Amino acid sequence: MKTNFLNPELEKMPREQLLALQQERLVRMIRYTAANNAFHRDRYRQAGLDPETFRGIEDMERVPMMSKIDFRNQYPDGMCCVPKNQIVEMHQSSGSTGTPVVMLYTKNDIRMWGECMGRCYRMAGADAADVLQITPTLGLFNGGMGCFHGGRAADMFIVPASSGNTVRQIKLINDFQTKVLIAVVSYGSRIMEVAGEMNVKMPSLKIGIFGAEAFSEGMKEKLRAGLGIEVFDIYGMTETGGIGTLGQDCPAHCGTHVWEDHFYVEIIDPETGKVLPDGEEGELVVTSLSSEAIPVVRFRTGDLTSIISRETCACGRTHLRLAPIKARRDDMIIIKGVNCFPKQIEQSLLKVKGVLPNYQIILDEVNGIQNMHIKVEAEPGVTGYMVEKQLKEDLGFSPDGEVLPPGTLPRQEGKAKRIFRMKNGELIG
Ligand code: DLL
Repeated sequence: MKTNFLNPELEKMPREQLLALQQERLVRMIRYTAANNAFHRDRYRQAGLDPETFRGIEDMERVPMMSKIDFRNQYPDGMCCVPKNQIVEMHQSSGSTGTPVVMLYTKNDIRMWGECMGRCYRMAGADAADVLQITPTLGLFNGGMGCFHGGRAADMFIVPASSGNTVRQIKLINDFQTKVLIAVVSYGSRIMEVAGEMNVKMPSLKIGIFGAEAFSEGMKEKLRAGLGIEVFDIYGMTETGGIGTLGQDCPAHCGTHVWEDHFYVEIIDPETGKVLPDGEEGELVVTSLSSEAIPVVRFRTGDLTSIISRETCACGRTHLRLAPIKARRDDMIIIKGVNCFPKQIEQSLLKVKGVLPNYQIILDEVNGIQNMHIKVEAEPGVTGYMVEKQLKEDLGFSPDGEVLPPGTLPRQEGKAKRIFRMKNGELIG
């Protein structure tokens, strides 16, 4: 297994030391946020939490939780803990409900982000001077700039391609001998598709790092086989400071190593808010341990996962591992009394030989009854019946499946829109 380390001392830190570091940083973070920001101060007061008596991990359940709604209510800088002249960068995600979620960064925050991302590259086996092609947008979306800061931290040769112009992306890969390709999952699949249409090989590519969307095993396998690379699953979000802040899997591919010196994670029961034991699936809650501008304290991510292990990994890292993200809580679909998530649908569709990773899930509520219609691209020979049969076998119900020729569905350069909600035939979201 080839894995490299950007900061071996911290990545392989014995767990007792890592825990001691977390304790110290948690205590400091509660006091820091209370001292520097009214939003945090008020919510601690309302919950009866005295920051001066907070002792760390054993007191975490006394700390109130926060969510995306708080980010929206505090738009644009209500959660900031430092004076404006210390802010050096910002990013925002648009979300579906209007008000954006904003993240602000101090110099140290950018350094920390770069280090998290740089660790991810090295963990995937990248060396200094390897060519890194960045395809997430370099702009307001955190994806591109996070990749950039990480590339600098890991001393790589950066090709800042940004999103779009897939033919040019492929030319850049071959002209500059890109070894590490980083992309939103569906864009990785788009590059693979266009290279196939052009009948162009990309032999320099060795490492593909993908994320930002539900990422099924079937999709990982398609990318692995189609691009002839090792595939890594990278995780992060605007609210924790962006891509890579919450880690990635290592070449052992047994879960996402969370950078625990910078983030403390818990899994809660989404209904009761109680912390769940390791191994049980629930909602991920994150607390920043070293962010300065906008640290999160018990932030409910909305993402469903579980803690797989806190044992030292075969790669040598001691930082705990999360299961790949199953879904966002609010993406749960209920059809005929059966619950399912988009990733399960993707996994099921990709089992059908000849089905391509381009699909849409259309949910249409007609007179109070929810129906599901699936449009999927496939090679000739695949029928709607084959798709329906597989879905019935895996999900327990049978949405109607419509098979379309390759290239029919629209392609997106950012996150793919897969779910379309309709009411009595009209698009509502
Ligand atoms: O999507 C950051 C990112 C960019 C991660 C590029 C990886 C690659 P946001 O736009 O704020 O930030 O969206 C964050 O995307 O809460 C998850 O629901 C989802 N997500 C991110 N990574 C993964 C992943 C970026 N590896 C939201 N698997 C998160 C599944 C993911 N879902």
